[in-house]
Amino acid sequence: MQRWLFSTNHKDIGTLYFLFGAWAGMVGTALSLIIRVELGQPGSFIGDDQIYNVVVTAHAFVMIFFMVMPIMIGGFGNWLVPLMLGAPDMAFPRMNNMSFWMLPPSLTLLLTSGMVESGVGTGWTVYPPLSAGIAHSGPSVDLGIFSLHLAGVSSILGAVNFLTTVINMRAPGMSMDQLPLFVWAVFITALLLLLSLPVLAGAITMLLTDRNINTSFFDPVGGGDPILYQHLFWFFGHPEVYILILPAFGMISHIINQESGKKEAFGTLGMIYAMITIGILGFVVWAHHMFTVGMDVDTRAYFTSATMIIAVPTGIKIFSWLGTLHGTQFTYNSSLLWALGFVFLFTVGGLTGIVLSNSSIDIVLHDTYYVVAHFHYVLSMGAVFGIFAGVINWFPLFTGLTLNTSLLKIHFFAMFIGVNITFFPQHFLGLNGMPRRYSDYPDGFTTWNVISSIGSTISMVSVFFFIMIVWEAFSAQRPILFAMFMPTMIEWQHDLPPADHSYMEVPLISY
Ligand code: HAS
Ligand code: CU
Repeated sequence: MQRWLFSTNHKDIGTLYFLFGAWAGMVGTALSLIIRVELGQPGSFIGDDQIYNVVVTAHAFVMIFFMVMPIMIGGFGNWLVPLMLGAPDMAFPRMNNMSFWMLPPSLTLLLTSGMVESGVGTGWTVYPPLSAGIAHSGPSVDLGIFSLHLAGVSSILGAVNFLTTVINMRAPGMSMDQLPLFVWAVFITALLLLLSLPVLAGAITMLLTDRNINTSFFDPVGGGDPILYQHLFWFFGHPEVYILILPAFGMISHIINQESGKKEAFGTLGMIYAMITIGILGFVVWAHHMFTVGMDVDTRAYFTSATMIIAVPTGIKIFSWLGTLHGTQFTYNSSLLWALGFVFLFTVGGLTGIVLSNSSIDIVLHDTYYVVAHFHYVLSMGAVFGIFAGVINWFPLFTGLTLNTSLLKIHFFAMFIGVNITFFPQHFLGLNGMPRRYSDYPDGFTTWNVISSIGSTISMVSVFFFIMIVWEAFSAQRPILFAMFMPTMIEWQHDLPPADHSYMEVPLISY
């Protein structure tokens, strides 16, 4: 046990990240259900708006920093990148273990911040003056800042490790344009982490000193400016959203390529350039999160146009995935179902992003549920669908066992219905003006909120169902090779006619 916890092996560390991410995912899901219970009917359930805001804030932090990032970069990145490079391990194996072990204390600090004084009720953006001493006195926000510091150090060290591994440890003769798309995705993600996280660290450290040692970076009384915080935060925050989705892009590319049966994905080089372009453009569009601060018209025009241009490389990716599948005879196994679900729903979320990038429209929609619907389509149905696709596709590689394919399909459809019922109505709520981060609403918003809460219950049941599917796989212990022949052997032993075994098909993994 101790050897495993302090292992320097990339697969062991990947597994640690998976277990941590799964646990955090359950915490984050529980928090989201508290939100949906509060909003399941008009009036107050919790009875305290600060606590409601603390739950919303913790939900976002837990999902972003302790679920999606650890699973995608820590879990899949550690497991797959060295294998796909033909490398024996990551470049800095002991630092790799240290990156992981900064996360449990970081999560502990975050959860502790909710248990002392009145908690962090600022939203994940932690804008001053709400996050300053005037509205959040006491240690909660300071603990939240320390939590982010620690998670940030963990990610920066991880990023250095991935960059070094990809640059120095490729198999002999493997040039950069021969790198598998998932490796490219993680490589670009690591670059974005390395360039954006120090800016967040600077912003929250300035906030920390504003709060504790009387600096006034963000306080007009001392000549500071709260808008400066927003610029610094979003200079990190927008690249961060591509950090959350790029590894999923990589996994979806592999799965779609594998299921198409084609030797190479359509437009592989174009996919690489598209991801690089998304990474670069991601750094020059940040102020689309701040159109309402009172920007001049030229600045608004620039940030609107720059943001819209990201639809081009993203469209290249969407159409290349479709091009890869075009003309092939695929079977709808669960890996492909999740990948197709990803392509469709991520596109829906991307298109509402383009709507929001119009500054004049965003003046109306900013801080409404329309934004909440947008980012849950790209996250709960983009990033999370990518994670499910990856877990299901590579489960045999990670464990040597097979999942029950029929149950997986039931799970996919239950989850697909659940998340769409939860988040599609939020577009309507937003267009009707319902603001985000409020614990209550006028009666006119009741119907869509009730439907949304019902959807979240369906998703919760689906997640329980998936946990049961994983438990079933471990308890049944169907070894991967044996499983393929088992039905045939049983028929042979019992003299039965051969049946359709396609449901037992195991994806072929090739590197
Ligand atoms: Fe976003 C807010 C715009 C992608 C996540 N986004 C958020 C927030 C999060 C988030 C978490 O401009 C809230 C943050 C907060 O707490 O306040 N987003 C975009 C745009 C894209 C985009 C243009 N977002 C993402 C991804 C995320 C993510 C990926 C995480 C995984 N987002 C915004 C804006 C806001 C925003 C505003 C601020 C709103 C506010 O007021 O606060 C693009 O990257 C999406 C590109 C993808 C597509 C789909 C596929 C492309 C095809 C090509 C053809 C399409 C064309 C477009 C040519 C576009 C198929 C035609 C247009 C039509 C409408 C038909
Ligand atoms: Cu953005």
